[in-house]
Amino acid sequence: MKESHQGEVPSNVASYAAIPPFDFCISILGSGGVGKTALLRSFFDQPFEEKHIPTVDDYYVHSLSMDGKHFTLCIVDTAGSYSFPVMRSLALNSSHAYIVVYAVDDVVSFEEAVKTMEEISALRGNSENVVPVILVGNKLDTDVTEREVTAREGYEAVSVMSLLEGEYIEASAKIDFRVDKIFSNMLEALIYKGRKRRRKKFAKRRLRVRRGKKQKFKEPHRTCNIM
Ligand SMILES: Nc1nc2c(ncn2[C@@H]2O[C@H](COP(=O)(O)OP(=O)(O)OP(=O)(O)O)[C@@H](O)[C@H]2O)c(=O)[nH]1
Ligand SMILES: [Mg+2]
Repeated sequence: MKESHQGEVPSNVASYAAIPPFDFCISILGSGGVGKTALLRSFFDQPFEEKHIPTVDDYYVHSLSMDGKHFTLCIVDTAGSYSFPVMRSLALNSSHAYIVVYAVDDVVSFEEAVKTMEEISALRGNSENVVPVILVGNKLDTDVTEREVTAREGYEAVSVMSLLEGEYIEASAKIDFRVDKIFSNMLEALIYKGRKRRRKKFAKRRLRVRRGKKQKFKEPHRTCNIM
């Protein structure tokens, strides 16, 4: 189910950190012009905007159901330029999860996205409480000859972030390709936080045991951390 209300809550600096009724707050970060707003517009079935209108700071309130439960999200669309450092810092410090966007035809935006993930990891990551982050390679519709970042580089950038529960998705806001997947996977990561990571760890340990290394292992408790 999709419902969005843009701008219902006053968008002053303190607002989204202080608004209590959200189950989760997600920030969208990335360089200017990579398509953060376009992804959100596409998700909310709004028409694609060819013109780049730089965002100052925006937010969406969104209701979503998963596994029969109803959740309210606050999605913060940040400014790509660094002209609003206070808002960026607030978004970095007050969100439960992050969508970090770059454009596949712009290697500089990729480098910026990697730096942002490192920043999130340093600020919010710890081994007990992993932070969900989805790295999005946007503008997948652009001609393959214009591509400056490979899919492999995208996957690798996420896989080295050990304190983040990271995922890599290539998408296109322009042709509405995999946009829903970004948001549904994000919600899943938030609801079942840590579970995937524990499963991965468990699978790795099982692999090691199969390879003949002596290792004690037992199946982790299956808990559901609904916040
Ligand atoms: N080809 C292509 N162009 C895109 C896509 N997404 C966005 N754009 C274009 O990229 C430009 C910037 O899009 P925005 O969504 O405004 O980018 P942004 O990241 O929100 O930019 P800031 O708000 O300045 O940080 C616009 O001209 C869009 O039309 C996409 O998937 N494919
Ligand atoms: Mg924008």
